[in-house]
Amino acid sequence: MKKLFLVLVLASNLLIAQRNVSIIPQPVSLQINQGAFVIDNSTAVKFNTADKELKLAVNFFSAAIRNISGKTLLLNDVAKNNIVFKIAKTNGIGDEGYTLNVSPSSITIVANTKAGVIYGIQSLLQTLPAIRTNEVLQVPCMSITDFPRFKYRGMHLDVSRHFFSPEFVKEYINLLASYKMNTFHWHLVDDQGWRIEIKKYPLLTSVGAWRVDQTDKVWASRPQAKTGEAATYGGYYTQEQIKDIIKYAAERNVTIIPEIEMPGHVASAIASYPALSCTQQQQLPLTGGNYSGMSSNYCAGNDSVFTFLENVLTEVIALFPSKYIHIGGDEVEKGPWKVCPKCQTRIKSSHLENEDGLQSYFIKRIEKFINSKNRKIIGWDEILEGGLAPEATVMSWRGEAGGIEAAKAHHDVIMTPGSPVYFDHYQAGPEGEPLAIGGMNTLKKVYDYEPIPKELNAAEAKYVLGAQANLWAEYITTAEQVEYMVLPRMLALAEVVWSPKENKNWENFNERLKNHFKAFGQRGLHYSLGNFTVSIKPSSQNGRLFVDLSTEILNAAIYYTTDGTEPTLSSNIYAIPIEINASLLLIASTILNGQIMGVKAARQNFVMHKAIGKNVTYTNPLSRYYQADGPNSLTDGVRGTAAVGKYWHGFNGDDLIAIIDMGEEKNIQNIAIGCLQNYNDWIFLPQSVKFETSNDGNVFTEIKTVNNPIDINTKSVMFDFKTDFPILSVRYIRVTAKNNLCPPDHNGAGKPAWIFADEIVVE
Ligand code: TNX
Repeated sequence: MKKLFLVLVLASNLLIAQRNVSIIPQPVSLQINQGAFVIDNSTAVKFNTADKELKLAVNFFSAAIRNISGKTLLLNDVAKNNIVFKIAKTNGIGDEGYTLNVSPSSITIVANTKAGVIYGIQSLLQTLPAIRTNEVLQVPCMSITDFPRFKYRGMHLDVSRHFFSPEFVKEYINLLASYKMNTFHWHLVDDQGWRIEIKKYPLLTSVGAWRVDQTDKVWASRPQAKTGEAATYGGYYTQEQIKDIIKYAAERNVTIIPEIEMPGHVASAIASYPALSCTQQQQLPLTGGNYSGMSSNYCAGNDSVFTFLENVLTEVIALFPSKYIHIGGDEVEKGPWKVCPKCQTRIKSSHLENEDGLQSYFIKRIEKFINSKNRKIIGWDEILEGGLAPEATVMSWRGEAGGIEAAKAHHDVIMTPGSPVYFDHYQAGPEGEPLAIGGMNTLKKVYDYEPIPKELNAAEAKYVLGAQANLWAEYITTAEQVEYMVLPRMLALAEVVWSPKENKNWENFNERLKNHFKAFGQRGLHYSLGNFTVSIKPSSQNGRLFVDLSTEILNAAIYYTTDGTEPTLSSNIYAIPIEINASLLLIASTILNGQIMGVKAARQNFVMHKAIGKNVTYTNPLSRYYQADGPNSLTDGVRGTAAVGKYWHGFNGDDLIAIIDMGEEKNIQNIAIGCLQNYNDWIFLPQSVKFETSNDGNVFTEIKTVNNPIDINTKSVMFDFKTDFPILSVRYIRVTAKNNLCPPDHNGAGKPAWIFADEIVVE
């Protein structure tokens, strides 16, 4: 009897252990033992109180315990159960590593630095309840040795496109700290808002931080402000608030890197001080993504611009202790420099090759100033164009190519490629998800990310300091939405940058994630269950169209319907790819343990026509960024929507020339191609579309050329170019859509536009 009781106690202790130890990121080594340490009224913290830094860390821990239990831990008392914090030379765990040992009578955290102690505390806190509770506080006995794989573990937040309060910024920092992310990249300056108080230039915030409120309108379609309209949307951080936030972050071992964007993306600074631009014309602060007629670059030929920036940077450097200052450098629209006499004079007098050289001159000149203050610059990968500044660290965002190039040139690199670490992109859906900028970065895609590209050898790989996720805020208007876009993807990234590669395990991560979802719920944090949304992927095989359904959830089944009803437990169970041979609406849900999971079922409409599933070949290459479902996207029965990039095939500058092989001669009597125009994204309807047919694939006969009937200045439209004809028997169809140039008055006036097409419908 006694034995059985003991077994039960042990089993239940083990259960506690399994339930509680779901640490993310997964530690380097973790051994769970039997028994638990109970935090109660006789528990004391023990540490060297003369160490001020350590004291801050312990205070952080004691405050957390007070929050969840109301208990005040005793201090260095001769208690029967102690929690000991020690900074002591420990080999093999580096600057941020720690050991954490829990036995029934003591908890001990040892590290080389305060940072390590903090991470030991974070792991410990993850084994305790997330909110105020009357539960007994039990920490399972265990032994952990842990340290990070990468030294740079970053999260970014764009506070320019939408403003987030100082309180929320702290919440965000706290959230990243609990997952051992150590860098907060604060994007303080961009076209749509200047967010940092600069004492010497008060207009930057009194003018540049405020705009006409159009939060109710989608970013890309916001009209520009008119003179006299009240600028009521915005905000900025005072230097006092910034100091407070820096201190808050430091207590959690988070370094803040401020980004003072230049030389482009600064329409807000120009609205405040028009003399900073090439045209020197007055302009109102931007309301969103409409840049027509606006300057957004500093003049690179004007020395007073550099004086201005040095003064700004002097204040920034005095505030932020970070070794790095981010100077932006991305997406400089160099057109205005081409027609600016001062910029052209600079190109000549400084013997620069062209405008790329001018950008490089700009960054190098600023780097010199920043280096003279003992700081280093980080810039987006465009700073490679025209020659990299000597000491610069590169943030690779347009894929990994910039990062690879920089590492090979022995420059430090931070990987932050759009796919998969842009957290402003969709994580599921898009059906059922809040409107996002486009793209699709699912939880699993983030989890599977490997920051060291295979193109780098071991020596070059050392230049990759780590990785970062970016949260651009064009489409993110509230704090709740920030949480939603970041949770749970940040947890996947945390494991990528902290845990040893060989310890990563997707299934086990999903298991651990359950406890974190529960904690988010308890803490009132918004998070996405998008991971549960079924992915619907068309694929063609031998001229027939099939749909593959998949879920990232372990042991889950997929149930689906094709009659427009919501899936239930008695719907079809997905087993093999479903053939599409009629127009239908497919709806699918993930089922786990007899329960429908997620917020909303995935759904996709398919339109049936004669070219469905047929092979398409292109004469000009498709942009690698807009591949939709792959080469046969134009015959997959999926029509696009204006807001979502993922349905469209994109061509930049080239004509779209597509040949469909119908497999055999078929009777047809009309052909149409669906195209998109999104003015602000440089996507225009083609000038014309030519339809041709052939029976041998060599000699084509034109049926008709349809000219674009829509006004080129239309902001957003989807249009089908179409032709009807008497029945023809044909095997091949060729569709040629002629690309446009961006119209006069457009930001890219005279430059090649994009063509976006979703489907060639043949009847
Ligand atoms: C590109 S990433 C930008 C940002 C946008 C973002 C939207 C980068 C350096 N520049 O200005 O907000 O795309 O995803």
